Amino acid sequence: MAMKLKIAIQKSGRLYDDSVRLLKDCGIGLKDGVNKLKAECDNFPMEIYFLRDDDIPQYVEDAVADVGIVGENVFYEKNKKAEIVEQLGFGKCRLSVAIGRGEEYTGVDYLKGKKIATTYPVLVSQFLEKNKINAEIHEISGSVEIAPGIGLSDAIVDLVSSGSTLFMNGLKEVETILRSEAVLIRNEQLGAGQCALLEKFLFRIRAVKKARNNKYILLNAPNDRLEEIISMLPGMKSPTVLPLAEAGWSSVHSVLHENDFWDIIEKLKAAGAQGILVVPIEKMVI
Ligand code: PRT
Ligand code: ZN
Repeated sequence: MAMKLKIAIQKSGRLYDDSVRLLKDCGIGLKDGVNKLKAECDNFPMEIYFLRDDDIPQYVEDAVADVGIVGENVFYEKNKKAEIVEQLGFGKCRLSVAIGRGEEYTGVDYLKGKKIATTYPVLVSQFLEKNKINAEIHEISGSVEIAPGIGLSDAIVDLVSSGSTLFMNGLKEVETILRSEAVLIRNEQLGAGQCALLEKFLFRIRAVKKARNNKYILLNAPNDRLEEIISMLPGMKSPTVLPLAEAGWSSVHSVLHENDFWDIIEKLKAAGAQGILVVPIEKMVI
C-alpha cells in the first residue's frame, strides 16, 4: 500500500468545518461514501480520522495518527508527547477565569482559598502554582458557567470567545490563562517518508494561510501622484505599474496584508487613487 499521511481531525464540533475547509483549500478533497471514522482523500496521499478533540493528542502520541488538528487548550491540557508544527489561525478563544459580576476582583490573590470549577484541571493548577495561589479545583465535565450560580464554586475557568455565555450567566472575565487557536500537531518520531509528506502538506498550508491574510489590490493612479501612492504599497517585491489607455494615468497592482488594509485604503484615496478593486487571493507562494 502506498504511504499516506494519517491526520486526525475533530469529528464534529467547532473545529470540524474549518479543518475540512483548510484541507480543501490545500487541494485535498474528502472522498464520499467512506465510513464516519475514516476518509480517503483526493489529490494527496492522506487518510483522515474523525475523532473527539480530547482524544487527538493521545492518538498522535501513539502514532495512530501522524498529525492532528486540535485547539492549543486541549493540546496543553492533555500534555501528551507530540509537537506543535503550525498555528492554523482558526478556533480562536481564550481560557479565562470568571467570577460573579457583582464581586470585586482584587487580582489573582482573590482566588486564594476559593473553589474553582473547570474542565481544565491541569492548566488551572499550573496557573495557580505559577502565581503561588492555594485554591480548590473542582473538576466538572461540562456546563461550567452554571457552577457559581448553583453554589458549586466561587469562580470558574472556561473557554471564552465572544463572552456572551459568561454574560448570560451573570459572570465577568477577570484573568486570561491561555490564548488558544487550532494548531497542527505531529508525532515526535515520524519516519522519513511521513516527514516528506508532512513538509508537502505544510507548504500548502502556509500558502493558504498567506493568501487568507492578504488581498490583491488594483487601482488607478494619476501619474503625478504615482510615486506617493507606490510608497504606501508594500507589494511582494514592488508594486506592478502599467500605463492606462488614458494619458496621465497608470494602473497599480499590489498585495496588502489584511491588518493594514483599511488604513492604507484611506490613505490611497486621499492621495488621489481611483477605481480601487480589492480581490481575495486563492494561494500565495513566495
Ligand atoms: O465532541 P468533542 O469533544 O470533539 O468537542 P467539544 O465539545 O469538546 O469541543 P467544541 O467543539 O465545543 O470545541 C472545540 C474547540 O474549539 C475547543 O477545544 C477550542 O479550542 C475551540 N473553541 C473556540 C471553543 C470556543 N471557541 C468556545 N467558545 N470551544 C468552546 N467554546 C465554548 C466555551 O466552552 C463556552 O461554553 O463556547 C462557550 C463560550 O463562548 P462565548 O462566545 O459565549 O464566549
Ligand atoms: Zn472535547
